[in-house]
Amino acid sequence: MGGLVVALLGWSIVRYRVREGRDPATFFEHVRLELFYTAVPLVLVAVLFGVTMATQRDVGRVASEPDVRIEVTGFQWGWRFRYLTEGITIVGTSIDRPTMVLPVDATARLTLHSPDVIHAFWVPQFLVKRDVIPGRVNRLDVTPTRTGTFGGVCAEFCGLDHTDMTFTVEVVEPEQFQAFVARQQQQQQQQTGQMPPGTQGGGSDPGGQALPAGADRGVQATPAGGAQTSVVPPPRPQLSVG
Ligand SMILES: [Cu+2]
Repeated sequence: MGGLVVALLGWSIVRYRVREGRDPATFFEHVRLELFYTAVPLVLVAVLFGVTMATQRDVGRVASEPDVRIEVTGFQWGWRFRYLTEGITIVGTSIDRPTMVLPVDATARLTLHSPDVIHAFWVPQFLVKRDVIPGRVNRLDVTPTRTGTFGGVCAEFCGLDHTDMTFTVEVVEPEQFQAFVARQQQQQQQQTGQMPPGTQGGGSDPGGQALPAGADRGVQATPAGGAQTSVVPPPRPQLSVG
């Protein structure tokens, strides 16, 4: 492209150079040409704008009744996944990475919270990245369509251990998801001696509460049924620009 421009430049410099006995062209204005090079970029921008708006609306659309509601908290440096209806919490840090388990073909509503600085929730296979901003709750619906293990990262530089702020997403069959929930409910009841499952963390939880003490001890989720064999290493974290 650069070569073409330089070639055209050279051609017009040589072709229209000053020569003896020839007056320069005296016309000014070329209405049709000006209309043309005004209209073409306008149309291009308008079309791109329309396509972008339509796509963004699709990507950002949230379901009226998601199947799973998870409050995602990104903090320095780790993630907490609170399953609001199921009343279970998975916490992991840069040392003990957490795993989010999702049922396949179900819509999960993720609400994104940060108690400290800006992070970004990114699972490349979800094809969407969303900032996690203190004082603001971003929402994201994901509907995984195939089972598997996927790596996730914090995609916004957030301090010392940013690069280790990774997590895993396990997409499993619905029965495996139920087994995972039951196991976690049992474990977490034993650990904390709390109320029975179902009576804590209702769907109307406002979220944004402080991290529990000892959050860095965490609870590591494991996939149900041990059916997951492929483990995809989380991709290297990347910084988002701007
Ligand atoms: Cu971060």
